[in-house]
Amino acid sequence: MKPATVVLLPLLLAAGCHAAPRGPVADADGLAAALAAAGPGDTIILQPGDYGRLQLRDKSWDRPVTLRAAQPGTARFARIALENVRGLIFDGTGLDLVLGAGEGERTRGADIRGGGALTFRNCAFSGTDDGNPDNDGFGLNARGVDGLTVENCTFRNLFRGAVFAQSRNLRITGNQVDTLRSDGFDFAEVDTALIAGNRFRDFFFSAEKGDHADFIQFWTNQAGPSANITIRDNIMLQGKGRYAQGIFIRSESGARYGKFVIQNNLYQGISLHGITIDAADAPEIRDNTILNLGGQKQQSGINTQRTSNAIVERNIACTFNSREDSGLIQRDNLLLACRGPHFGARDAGRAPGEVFSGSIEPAARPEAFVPRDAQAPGWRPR
Ligand SMILES: [Ca+2]
Repeated sequence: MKPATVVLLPLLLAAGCHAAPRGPVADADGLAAALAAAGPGDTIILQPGDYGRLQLRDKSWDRPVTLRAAQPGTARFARIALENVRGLIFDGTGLDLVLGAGEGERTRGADIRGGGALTFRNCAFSGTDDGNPDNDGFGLNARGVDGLTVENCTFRNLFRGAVFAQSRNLRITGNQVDTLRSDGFDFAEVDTALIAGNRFRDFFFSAEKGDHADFIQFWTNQAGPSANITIRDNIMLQGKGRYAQGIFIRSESGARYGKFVIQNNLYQGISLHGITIDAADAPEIRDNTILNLGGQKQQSGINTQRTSNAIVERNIACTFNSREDSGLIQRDNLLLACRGPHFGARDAGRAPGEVFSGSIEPAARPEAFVPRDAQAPGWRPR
């Protein structure tokens, strides 16, 4: 294809192609002007600075326009509101959500309604970094979006990381999610999503406010079910945090979930719900490692409920529970002995020290959870 590229490039340049970076811009007014003038495929460079509240509606670019921070993390927004916007990439920008008077925990930092072909890459979503995740809101809220990528971003000091509802074609990959009060990533009525390679740790739920923290949650409460979902290669560690469930997929309405593949995820925490999936047809749950912190009564495990034709294979967990499933296949799983302080006293399963290559203390590095035996089931770093 090379000769064609050589021939085409001068033609594109001569035609005034918008491939070259515009700007740079240095403030909200400059950005507004650059966006108004932006053509398909343009890149707008943002100098370090405070860009306030970005509000866009009914904008569409055939090839995405990129807003790129000149230096990652130094171009900051106070809010981002996109309504029916198509074809926009945020690269290296920050979002600092500071709640104003009268604004509650459900305030959205980035609020996206409708539209699609949107990307947040290398972005930072943050509330106030005052050691208190109890005065923060949502990092990102997306509803009715077709085509949204969130990759290599951080979500920190927030009530919730992100909520995706009534949306399709999502890629949520390689993000770091920590120091949150409640859920990491929530999904409701989502079709076709890849949730992969994200790292979650150190969640601090508020028992007084009735939080049920989850690293990854799906629900059908006031929403339809989800389908065609792949959740893989995620690392979910309680770490210094208080409590968080792992991957929690529940159907409150009873509506049945479509295809789920839950593969090669790692969870360590005090919840029973390492992976819990309810009312799903033919889910595949394999190569995951789910274990306790130790010193607790509850066993962290893989729980299937009301599923049909589920396959649960090659996982390591402290417990495998089945309730009202039909056609469940459980095979080649490794039961871990997790009962008692430091997993000392066991009544079933294999001792963690025999299975894992490193220490499994709560502050352990994920690599500690690689099995000694290369042929063993369970999670591997990706
Ligand atoms: Ca805070």
